[in-house]
Amino acid sequence: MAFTLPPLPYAYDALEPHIDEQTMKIHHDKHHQAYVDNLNKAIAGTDNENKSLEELVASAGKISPAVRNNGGGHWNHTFFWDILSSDGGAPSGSLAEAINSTFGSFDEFKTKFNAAGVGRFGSGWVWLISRDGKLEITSTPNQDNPLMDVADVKGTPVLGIDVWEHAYYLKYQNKRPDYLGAIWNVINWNKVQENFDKAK
Ligand code: MN3
Repeated sequence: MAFTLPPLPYAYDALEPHIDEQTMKIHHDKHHQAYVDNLNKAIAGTDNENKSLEELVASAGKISPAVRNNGGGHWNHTFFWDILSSDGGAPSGSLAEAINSTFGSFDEFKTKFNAAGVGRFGSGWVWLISRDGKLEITSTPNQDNPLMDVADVKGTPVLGIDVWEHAYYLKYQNKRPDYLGAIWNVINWNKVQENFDKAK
């Protein structure tokens, strides 16, 4: 069973001006497509062909680097597109309560999250995860994620932001903090709440 690239759930220019149309086109159609294609190549003719993406990710430490990197890339980007939206806004309800009680306030949460994203050396991801029923901020290198057996901090992703340069370089150049500052305008909090509810 070959994996396929899901279409972007909104127009390429939906996140303008915070994330530009060209970045979204290249990121989705070229980068994410390449993870899907290279994952399919890496599993072709092996036992991994019959496994789900979730199974592959969970056993990242026992599979080849090509499957780990491209399987992680496919999982992470599929997750990422879904938690972005032109609507933006702020968390509410039980998620807002959990963020406030864990981090002090929404602003303090954003400050800590962005610091973790800026602090990730090289390429990777910054995450809000649910771990044993509690919220935590963590980051992973390359295309790893907190569902992987190899993750330093394991948990269920609630929110995840791509901090690879390909996610922001056209508009923000080397200024990763500016990209992370702007990303809060385009978070789909309904979807993040859904992820939070499912993780519990
Ligand atoms: Mn990416």
